Amino acid sequence: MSYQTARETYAALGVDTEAALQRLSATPISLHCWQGDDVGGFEKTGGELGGGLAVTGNYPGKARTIAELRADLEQAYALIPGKHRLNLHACYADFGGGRADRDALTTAHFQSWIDWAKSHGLGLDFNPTYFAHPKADDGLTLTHPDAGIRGFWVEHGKACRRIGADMGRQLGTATVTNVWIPDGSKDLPVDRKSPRERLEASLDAIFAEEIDPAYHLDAVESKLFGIGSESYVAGSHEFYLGYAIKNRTLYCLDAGHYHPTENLADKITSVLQFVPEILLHVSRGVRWDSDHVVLLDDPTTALMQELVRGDFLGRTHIGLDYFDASINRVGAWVIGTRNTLKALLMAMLEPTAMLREMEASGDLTGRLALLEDAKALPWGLVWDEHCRRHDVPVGSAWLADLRSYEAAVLAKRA
Ligand code: RNT
Ligand code: ZN
Repeated sequence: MSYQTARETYAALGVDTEAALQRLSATPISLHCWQGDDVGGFEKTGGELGGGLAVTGNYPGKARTIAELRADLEQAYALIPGKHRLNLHACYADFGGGRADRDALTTAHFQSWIDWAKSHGLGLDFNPTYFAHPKADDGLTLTHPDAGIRGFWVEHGKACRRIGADMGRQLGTATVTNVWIPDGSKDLPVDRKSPRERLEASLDAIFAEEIDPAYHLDAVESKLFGIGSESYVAGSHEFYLGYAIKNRTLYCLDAGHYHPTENLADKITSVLQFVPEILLHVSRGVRWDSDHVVLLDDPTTALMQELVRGDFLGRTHIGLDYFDASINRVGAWVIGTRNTLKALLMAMLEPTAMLREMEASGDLTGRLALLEDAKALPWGLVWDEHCRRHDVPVGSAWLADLRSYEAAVLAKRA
């Protein structure tokens, strides 16, 4: 069966595969830099990762320098169809021209990243780093009861927004800067209120400076629990959803940050009814917020269906967030990104108009039958065509390229 046959099969269901391919090509995914080196970064403070984050596995070949991380990213992008973005964390600063602590970071520390992104046609997204730092050793940052420490982290947030805005301005595409903090408590706190009041005040101070949304957008990311914050997380779902609605920021939904039987798909229409735009951290939790590589699984396909059915792609920024050190790290990027794109394509190829008609006319049997039969439609042929048109390996052929890169480059990083 060829792409042409698939095109005709879909056309008979009222689906235009050419339109889907164009739409897919126009949808960037923001690859997270931190998959490349186990959320290490290049500050080399010698501290623990902390923040309740845990990366497991010791597959050889981890990027040890900025140059190595960029080379690995270039290899990953070469195996992923389409033009995408890079999501950087502040702890990936380039200190070639001199070190600075987190509160004193400037665009100069990220200029080499901006230049590199420009030369590869990549947009950048950004994150302040509220972990892996001596001032975050007790797991508290923007909620810290000590005004000095809290102030330090507020300054970090302000610095990151200015850097994010410069990234967006220089690259001509808005940078989303996403705030996630680990703050919470291992055991039952008596005072759940004060940390949240301090968090709101800290965020207000960080966001006080107006920045043109053409260059820069703010997002806030909630979480249910973390290692060491099992009983209480200040930045909970309700907290940040309220904050985002009140302050018109983006709300970031991480697929691993809710109860294990909850998934993101049903949240999209509710959240987008009240906030202007969302940021996604597409991820896979296994029993907990384990940050496994994204699969082409039901939660991911359901999520993409919601984005496409609701016509929400223009208000959604899709990023990835996982860290697996037990497999080839470049392969982890490629597998997770390709799966995210496949799920998007499947959603774009859904015979939604027909399904909607059935639903509206009360033909729920027909709706269920078509939804199930649609799973067997030849979307894989359309995906292969997408890869072909973007000049990246078709099917599993990318694995041979990955293996050559591993032998030639990764294996030599002893
Ligand atoms: C942590 C959050 C956050 C981080 C990154 C590294 O639970 O998901 O997004 O994974 O900032
Ligand atoms: Zn996340």
